[in-house]
This record gives sequence, C-alpha cells and structure tokens, in this order.
Amino acid sequence: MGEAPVFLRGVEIRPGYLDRAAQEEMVEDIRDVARAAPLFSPETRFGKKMSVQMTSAGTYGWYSDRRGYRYERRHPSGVDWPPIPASVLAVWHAVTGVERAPDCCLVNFYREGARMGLHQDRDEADFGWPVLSISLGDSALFRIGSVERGGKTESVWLNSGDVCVIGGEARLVHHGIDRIRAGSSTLLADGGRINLTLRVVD
Ligand code: MD6
Ligand code: FE
Repeated sequence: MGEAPVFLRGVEIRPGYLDRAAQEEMVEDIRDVARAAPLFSPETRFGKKMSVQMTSAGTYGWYSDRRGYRYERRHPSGVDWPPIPASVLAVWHAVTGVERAPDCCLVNFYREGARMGLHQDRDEADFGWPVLSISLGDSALFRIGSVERGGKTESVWLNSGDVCVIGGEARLVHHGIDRIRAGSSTLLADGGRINLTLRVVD
C-alpha cells in the first residue's frame, strides 16, 4: 500500500497509503459523520474563531472555547458523536498495530486560506498511544518542530491518501498546517482538505 515510509523529525509518513477508491469510500463515510454531527468552527482559548471547521466521531469529540481545549462526549448541538467509520478504524489497526481502538476521530476541514498554528496534541490522558492522521483532498504544507517550544522546524507536503503517525519519542512534537494548495486534488468536488486524526483519549 503506497510507497515506503518516510521519517521526518520522528514523525512517520506513509505516502499514498490509501488508493483513490479507498479515499473515495472514506470521504463518503466522513460525509455521513458530518451529516449526523455538523462541522463547526471552534474558538481558541483566546476567543479567536479557528479557520478550520471541525467535527468528530467516536466516544469523545475534541472541543475548544474560551474555557480551553478538551474532549466532550457530545456535539455542541447535544447529539452523541457518531461512531468512527470502519474504514477509518481499519487504517488505525493496520498502521499502528496497537491493541486498543481509538476513541476519537477528529475531522478537520480546510478551505483555501485555512491553517492550523503550531501545536502539540496533549489533551489525551496517556501519551504512550500514538496519534494517526489521514489526509484527503487538497495538499497541505505540514510543519514539524520539536518537543520543546521554538527551534528548528521542517516541512513536508501531505497529499491525498497520505497517512502520518505521531508516536513514541515524537508523540509531543509541535506541528501545524501552514497552507493548503487549492485545486491540487480532484477528490472533493468542491475542493478543500479533510484531515482525520485518531486518538486514544482516556
Ligand atoms: C492536519 N494534523 O494535518 C493537522 N496531529 O490538518 C495534526 O494536527 C496532527 O497530522 C497529530 C498527529 C498527526 C497530525
Ligand atoms: Fe495535531
């Protein structure tokens, strides 16, 4: 499946892990998720609306407002998050090889101009579990730094079908999305990029 893994600052990238048919199937599954739990733009803890739209699947969904970053058991509308699609769980098990299933699949949707600042994924209880991401649609410039704040960073384009694992020594590296290359993929009819991140929360 795809090419050999590439490691950048301890982060494992599997270019082209999902073929076109698997990507199309997954997009349909994510459309179902977004129908049950519509996309919204959370506020950062500084009160600024994020440029990325989000929703989640699983027992927990990631949420943010002025009270801070956290996991919630319900969508802001009050409904339960829908289950994580089987197509997505299959990638988690095949790539990470860990015994536990993830209990959150965060869905990020980027339109042209959306970005995500450098951050660590640290709202989970046990950093022994990896975080896995799947990219669908337009390519994104992914920046990876260090566990410590500041210092050197390196960037790589994540393309549709690429899978990325942040685990082990790299579990707490800073990372973010600088920009989207609009029109670089035909996967999503109206353009944009979907990124799924799978986590073990508690
Ligand atoms: C994104 N990804 O690709 C943002 N986090 O849109 C992440 O923030 C991320 O790719 C943890 C592990 C892998 C990731
Ligand atoms: Fe992240």
